[in-house]
Amino acid sequence: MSNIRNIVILTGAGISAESGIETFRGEGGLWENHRIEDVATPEAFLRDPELVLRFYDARRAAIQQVEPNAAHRALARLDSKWNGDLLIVTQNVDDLHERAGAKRVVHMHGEHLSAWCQACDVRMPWRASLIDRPACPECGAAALRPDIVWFGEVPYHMEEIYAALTGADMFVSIGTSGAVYPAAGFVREASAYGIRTLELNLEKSLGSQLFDESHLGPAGTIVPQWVS
Ligand code: BV8
Repeated sequence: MSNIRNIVILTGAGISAESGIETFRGEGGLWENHRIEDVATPEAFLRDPELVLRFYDARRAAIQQVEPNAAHRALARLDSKWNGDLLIVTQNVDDLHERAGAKRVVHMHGEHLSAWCQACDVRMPWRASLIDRPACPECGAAALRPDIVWFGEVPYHMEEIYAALTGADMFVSIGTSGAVYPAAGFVREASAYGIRTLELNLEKSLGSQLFDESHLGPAGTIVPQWVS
C-alpha cells in the first residue's frame, strides 16, 4: 500500500458475523420469518410498531452481549497508525468498530444505541428497550423510534462519504453482499474516479466483478492479513 494515502473502507454485516451477530441475507438472515426489507421500513413501523420495536429491542440487546473480533481490531489498528485520510463507512448499526478503538467511523444506516424522537427531532444515546414507548427525555412525548435508516429513508453522512470517495486512492469493501444501495454503488463511483478497489468477503458478492481485486475468506482472518 506504498503509494496509497487516502482510504475509504466500507463494512457490512459480514465483518460482525464472527462476533456472533447474524447477517441479513445468510441462511439465518430471516428474523422470525421476516425479511429485513419487510421489517426495516417506515411503513412496517406504522403498520405494526410492536413488531418493529421488538425486532430492534432484540438486536440492541444482542449487540451489548458480543465483542469486537480480529477484523474490527485490525481496522482500529490501521486507523490509529494511518497518517493519510481514512474513513470507515459502516452499514452496520452495531458499535463494534468503536469498541475495537476505531475513531474515523460513520454509520450510514444509523446506530442501534441511539434513539430518535419523532416529536422534537432530537437523537440521543439509548441502550434500553423501546417496546413500552418510553417518554422522550427531552420533550416527554412517547415518540421515540430506533435511530436507524430504514429502506426508503435517506442514509446519513452521504456528503462526507462522497467527499471522502472523491479524494481517495483506495476503496476497500469488507463483509457486504452488495445488495443495498447507495452503499452497493460506491465501488462504481470509486472505479469511475480511477481509484483502486479491493473486496474482502467470505464469498463472491453481487458486485465482485466490479472490483480490481477480491480476496475470499472470513474477515477475522483476511482483514488482519491485509492490514499487516
Ligand atoms: C435510499 C438498517 C435514497 C436496518 C439497512 C438504487 C439506488 C438507490 C436506492 C435504491 C436502489 N434500488 C433500490 C433502492 C432502495 C433501497 C435498496 O437498496 N433496496 C435493496 C433491497 C434493493 N435503498 C434504500 O432505501 C436506502 N435509501 O436509497 O435513499 C438516496 C440514495 C442516495 C442518496 C440519498 C438518498 C436505505 C437503505 C438502508 C436500509 N437499512 N439497515 C437494520 O440494520 O436493521 S440495510 C441492511 O442491509 C443493513 O444495514 C446491512 O448492513 C445492509 C446490507 O447488508 P450487508 O451488510 O451486506 O449484509 P448481508 O447479510 O446482505 O451480507 C453479508 C455479507 O457478508 C455476505 O456477502 C456474506 O458473504 C459476508 N459474510 C458473512 N460472514 C462473513 C462474511 N464476510 C466476511 N467474513 C465473514 N465471517
